[in-house]
This record gives sequence, C-alpha cells and structure tokens, in this order.
Amino acid sequence: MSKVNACDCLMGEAKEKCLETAHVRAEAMKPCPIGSAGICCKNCFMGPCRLTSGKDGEEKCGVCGASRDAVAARNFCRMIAAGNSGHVDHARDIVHVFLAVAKGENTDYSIKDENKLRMLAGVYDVDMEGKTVQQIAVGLGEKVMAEFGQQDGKLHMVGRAPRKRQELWDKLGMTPRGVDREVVDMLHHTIIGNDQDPESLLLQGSRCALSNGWGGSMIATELQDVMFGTPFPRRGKMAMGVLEEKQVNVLVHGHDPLLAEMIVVAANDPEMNKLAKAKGAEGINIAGICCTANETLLRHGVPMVGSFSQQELAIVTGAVDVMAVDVQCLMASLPKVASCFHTKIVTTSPKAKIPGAVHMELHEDNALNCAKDIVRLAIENYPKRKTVNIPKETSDVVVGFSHETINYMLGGSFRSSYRPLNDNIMNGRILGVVGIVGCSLPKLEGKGVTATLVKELIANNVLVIHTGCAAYASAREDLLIPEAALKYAGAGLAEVCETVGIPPVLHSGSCVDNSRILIACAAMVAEGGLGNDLSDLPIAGCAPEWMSEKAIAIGQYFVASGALVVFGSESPVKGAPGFDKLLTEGYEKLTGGKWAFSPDPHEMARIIIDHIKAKRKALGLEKAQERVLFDMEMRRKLEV
Ligand code: SF4
Ligand code: MSK
Repeated sequence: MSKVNACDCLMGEAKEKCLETAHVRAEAMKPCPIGSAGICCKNCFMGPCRLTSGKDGEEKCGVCGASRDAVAARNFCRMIAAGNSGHVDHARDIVHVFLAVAKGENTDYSIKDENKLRMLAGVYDVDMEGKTVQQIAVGLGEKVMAEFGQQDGKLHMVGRAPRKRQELWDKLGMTPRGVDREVVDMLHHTIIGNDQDPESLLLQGSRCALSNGWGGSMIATELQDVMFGTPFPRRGKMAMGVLEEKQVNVLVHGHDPLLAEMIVVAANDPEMNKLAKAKGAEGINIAGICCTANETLLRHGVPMVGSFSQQELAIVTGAVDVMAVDVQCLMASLPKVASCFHTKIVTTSPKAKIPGAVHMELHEDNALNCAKDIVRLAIENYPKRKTVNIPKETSDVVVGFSHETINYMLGGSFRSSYRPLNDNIMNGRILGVVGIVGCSLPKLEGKGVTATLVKELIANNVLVIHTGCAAYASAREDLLIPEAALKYAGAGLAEVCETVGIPPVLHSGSCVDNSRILIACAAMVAEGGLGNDLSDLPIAGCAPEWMSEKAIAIGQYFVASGALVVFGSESPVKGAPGFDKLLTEGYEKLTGGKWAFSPDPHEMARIIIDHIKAKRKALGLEKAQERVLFDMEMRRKLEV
C-alpha cells in the first residue's frame, strides 16, 4: 500500500464509522463564488455588500460607494494582517520565555546555541563587551521585545536584507516600523470610510507583511534556534506508520514549540516510562502533526504523522492516546472525531480553546509540569484503546536544512559560504531555487498536486526548499532523501546533490521558518555574481495547496522582497480585475516581485521556470538548459 493509499484507507474507515472528516466536508462545501472572488465586503453593518455585476453588466459598488477593487484590496490586506498576527504573536510568546530564561526566572528551557545568540546580539547592537551569556541574552531579549511596541524607526532584522532592497523599501514607505504597529495600521486602513485606494492599501499590506517576514517570523525562528538548537541534517520518519501499537502515543500539534519541547523532555522522564510500563505499554512515543511536528522533527528527530489534512485521520487509527495542541491550524472537529475513540484532545493555550477538549494551560513557569501532566493523561488513557488500525507505511526523510546548514553543506567546513551554490547556479547545473511552502488541502488529498510540481521542478534542475505542511507531500513520495536526486532530478542538480550528499528537496522547517529562506536569499546576493538585489535572483516561492491567511502574509512578504510567488488556486481577487492586475503585473514595476495564480501543478511549474529563465537571462546566464517539457507519458509516470 502506498502512503497516499494509507490515508484513503483511513478515510474509508472513518466513512464506515459514519465519521465526517474534513475530506468529506470539503467535497460537500460549495464555496461562495462572490467571497472566493474577493468581492464580498462585511466591514460594516450596512452590508454585507456582494459586488456582483448589475443587470446591465455595470459594476456594482457597496452601500458606502466602495469599488470592487477597493473591497478586494481591503479583504486581501486583512488576510495579511490576520496572518501576521499568528506569526508575530507566536514570536512574542517565544521572546517572553527567552527573556525569562535569560533572567534565570525559567529553568525549564535553556540557551542551546550561543553562537547564534552572539550573532543576533550583533544584529541588535547589543553591547557584548565583558558580558556573560546570560547578560547578552537579557540585552538581546529586551531589545527584541521593545520592537513589538516600537512606533518609529525600523526593525533591526530588516538590516539583514540587501542594501538596495532596504533603500527601495525606504523610498516606497514600506520599511516596517514596529511588529505590532503595522498590523494595527493595516486594520485601520481597511475599516469603513478609510483607505479606498488599492495601491495605497497594498503598500501598507506590504509593510505589514515585511514586519512579519523580516520581523515577527524571523524573531521566532532565530530565538527558537537559540533556545532549542539550530537544526542540522538528520534522518527521520514521516507518515501514519510512525504511530506505535505497543507504546503510548502522544501527538503534538500546532505551531509553537514551547509545549512540544517540554513534552519531549517529559516523555524521556524515567518515572513516566515506569508508569507507562505499569500500564502495559512498552514505552512512550511522541509524534507530531503540522508545524509543531516540523519543529520537533528538525530538532529532535521526532517523527511526523501527517500534515494539516491528516490531523483527524491520525485519530481514526485508534492509536492516539492524547493529541496535545498549542496554536493555529487545529480543526474544531478534533474533539468530535476523538469522541468515537478513546483519544483525549488537550488544548494548552488560552488563544486556542476548543469546546469538547480538555484544557490544561501551559504557563511559562509551569511548562515541564504541564507537559508531565499531559503525558500522564496519555499513559492513563492507553489501556482504554479500542480497535487499533495503524497503516504500516512510513517514509524515510533527511531534514534540517537551516540557512546555516545550507551554508555549511554547500561550502564545506573550511569555507562555509554560499559561493558553491551561486557558482552552480551561474554554471547552470542548478537552474534556480524555489521555496515550496504552505498547507495541505483536504480536497486535494491523494491528488499529488504538490509532489507533481516538485518532481517537475527538480527534473528541470531547480533546487526545492520546503517549509510547512508541503514537506509532508514530498516525503510521501520519497523526495526528501538523497536517492531522490538520482531518480527524479535533472543531470546538473543530481550531480550537485550527489557530490554534497543532499536531497534535491531540502526541508527547512515550519511556517515561521520561511524567514530562513529570506536569509538564504540575502546570503546569495551578498555572495555576489547573482545581482545586487533579491529581485535579481533566479528564485521563486510557491504555495500549491494554500489555505491559511498566514500563507497570504508569507506570500506578500516574499513578493515585497522581490520574488515571484505562485499560489495554487485561482486568484482570490479575481472578481476585481484592477486589483488582480496590480498584484500580478503592476506591483512588479514597484518592487520587482509579483503574484501568479494557477490550480494546475504543470502550469505552476511553467510559470516558475519561465520566470527563473528570464532572471537568468537578465543576469547574462543564458547558457541555461532547455526546459524538460512533460509529455503525457511523463505526466502519467508522475501520477500518484
Ligand atoms: Fe458595504 Fe461599504 Fe460597509 Fe463594506 S464597508 S459592507 S462595501 S457599506
Ligand atoms: S501548519 S499554516 S496548514 S503550513 Fe504551519 Fe501547515 Fe499551513 Fe498550517
């Protein structure tokens, strides 16, 4: 049975038990055509205003007079603000704990990467002269925390972007001033009777998104590395088969690693293991879902059961004793599905409570005790299991490609640098680099959209970097192992991968870790030979199965940074031709970046490869290979 069919099998089992999962709900749901075209406004109670065409075909406007383009721009920018809030609030929680650790007020966590601490202290101009590690950490934590409420100036991390890009942001008024400020400013732009100019709205949307990519998300990623360790390449396993029939299974799910880090510690506690054995289990198995899984897989080798789309199916195995969730991407249906099994759903954040779940709140000063209580609950629940059906299949993966690792792997221990990567792009062995990021969609389960795109890109010598749930789609197709280079990659990329010993598809983390890709791109510019700005690079970003507002925020910070970003859907603003054109064409004239939309993976690949080739041409690297055109036979081979 393939790993994809394993999910089919669980969906079948859910159906037999008359259990409704997201896959069934997605089939039944007929999205509102006006809302999905971006032209429904409910920003005040004179509406909601549905801006369909009038009888004579004339464009309707809202009661307040708002045009379709203004409404679509406001809706799009509100998605950016909402997406930002998830990432930057996650970052704030991390900084809180980091400061408590630095001040010695929290001993559950510690500082694991002193090198990164010092590097960041340099970015934030922290005085390190004669200071202890703890003092440097306090200095850094206080400066970072101050940026959340900062009103003017610019975020320190912005200084890591190429100088030319920073100057452009200054010129356009897009330089982010404060992490929280830009979200509030964005929402203010969009309330009734305020900004009606799509270009003005998108400029603030860009500033807001940049305060995430080069602010909140980057802060979260970097401080998590300092506290929990910077990922390095390691072997791991993914797919449902990582659940253990004879062990207590605790699943961690969400985004913020503060809980999962402590669950890993609690599960290794000898007392806990003794208790598990007393209940008849052979041990305690921790596994993950979504981005919490990505965090713990990269840092501890904790296996990943599945992505967003599989969270309910994991429960259907009957083998999950506790699913402990933190924040974001948690389906409200989890307790209902769990009620058919013995599984306990445990919420731990006051920001993400779910009716029907057990709430065990994680405070920074009780983190380990809370984690132990959760593991104890799972152990006590283990004997209550009913029928267990765990699909056997697992995927081997090699993960942990942080920006530092890519630097080291491609540059070697004596001269860590991006020079070899740049050289291989310049000599044409690698055509370009693409970040394939974002979610997984229940309605696309088993259709292989993401894996098809990835295979077509690597066949064309494009190095792929993953974050988020997209990585799971590649793992199921065995693309996250070095052997995948020989099987699927073009000759140039395969040669580089074989020489260095890396897969053609590099897994670099969770959704907040898209900031690693920004840093890697800035390092490529700094290395030289590929232009002076991020918009000169032969790169692109893509979210083939996006669904979250966070994805829009991420997409916009890449576009504002100068990249092409392709989303795997029809345009979410297709009902507003003027704003749609601004996103897909006009904005490029301002920032060098632009959006594109297509639900077809082959079309996504075409858009990306054409863009990369155009960038190569502009750089004078015309010697590039011809694109491998996928005929029907090759497409059939890709079918999954
Ligand atoms: Fe309608 Fe304008 Fe109110 Fe939106 S803000 S609901 S377009 S009246
Ligand atoms: S978890 S935001 S479904 S990537 Fe980050 Fe996955 Fe998308 Fe959630």
